[in-house]
Amino acid sequence: MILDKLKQLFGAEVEYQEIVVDPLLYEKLAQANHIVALTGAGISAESGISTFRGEEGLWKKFKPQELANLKAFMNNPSRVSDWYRHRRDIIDNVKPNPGHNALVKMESEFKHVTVITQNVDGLHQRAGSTNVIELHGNIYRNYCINCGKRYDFDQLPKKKGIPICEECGGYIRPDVVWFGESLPPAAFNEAERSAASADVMFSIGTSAAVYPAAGLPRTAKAHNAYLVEINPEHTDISLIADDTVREPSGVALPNILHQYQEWKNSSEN
Ligand code: BJW
Ligand code: ZN
Repeated sequence: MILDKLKQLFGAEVEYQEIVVDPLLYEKLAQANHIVALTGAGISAESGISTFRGEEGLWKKFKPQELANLKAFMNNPSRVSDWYRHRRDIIDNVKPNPGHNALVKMESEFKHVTVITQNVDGLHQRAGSTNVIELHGNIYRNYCINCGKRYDFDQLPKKKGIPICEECGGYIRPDVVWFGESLPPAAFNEAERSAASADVMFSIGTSAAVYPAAGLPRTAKAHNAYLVEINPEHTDISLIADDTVREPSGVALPNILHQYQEWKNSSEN
């Protein structure tokens, strides 16, 4: 019965499982004007996209210093371009999971929901979230490092190797933020404003190892937000969170939202 309702609300793959949370969360959610979700690679793991860190993470197979910075790209542009093309192919063939879908559903349950994501896969937008801040860019967008001309993914040649700008012959790179590069200022400023005005912040599927994104939960706490971490593993955020849920986000988020709805119905009756 509960499972049928969950499936109806969040999609066929959702699993019913009671999630143990401090009931204070329901009160905080009921009173909240602004709910913010900071997401990382873990929210897309159940869609089949590898995380960066951890046993199965991308950085076990590929060294970040050889791929995710401008120097690596300039040293070996074909290798870096092929790696991004390979990752885009994977992303093209997966779909959002119940964790993404639950964040979409929150938009109809609460007044103001902001998703701040470190992910470059665009899955929040594909799921239907309408207020998404991308801190580390998007793997589908590209630009020429020489003249800045922008290219969508489908404008790039399908063949392997470095794509070349049709205007000036420069290298075309993915519009993602590599180590040592600044985050898009408008996106980061908006993320800081959102964190500072959050009444409830969920930190979901991020190792919180990469700054400045990892500082946002601290900003939220400093402004009195109720902070909940959803991550099967311990992170630095666990130390400051008001509550931690050690479950995959695709299980935790739909069930927490469902439990909140039940709590609200029972407290209204
Ligand atoms: C699940 C799950 C499931 C699994 N459900 N959970 C302050 C202190 C120290 C260092 C710095 C600092 N400020 C800046 C720095 C330097 C640097 C940095 O932070 N380095 C640290 C590594 C030490 N930061 C930067 O360089 C940033 N730029 C910057 O600060 O600019 C100013 C500046 C300019 C010039 C000079 C100096 C400074 C830029 C950072 C860019 C990060 N880029 C990447 C690659 C993007 C492109 C691409 O995709 O290829 O972004 S790195 C990679 O890490 C990617 C991610 O967005 C980011 C964060 O990773 P995330 O999302 O947390 O994933 P994981 O894999 O780490 O964790 C997954 C989690 O999910 C795990 O905890 C699992 O347990 C969990 N999980 N399954 C829920 N089902
Ligand atoms: Zn160009």
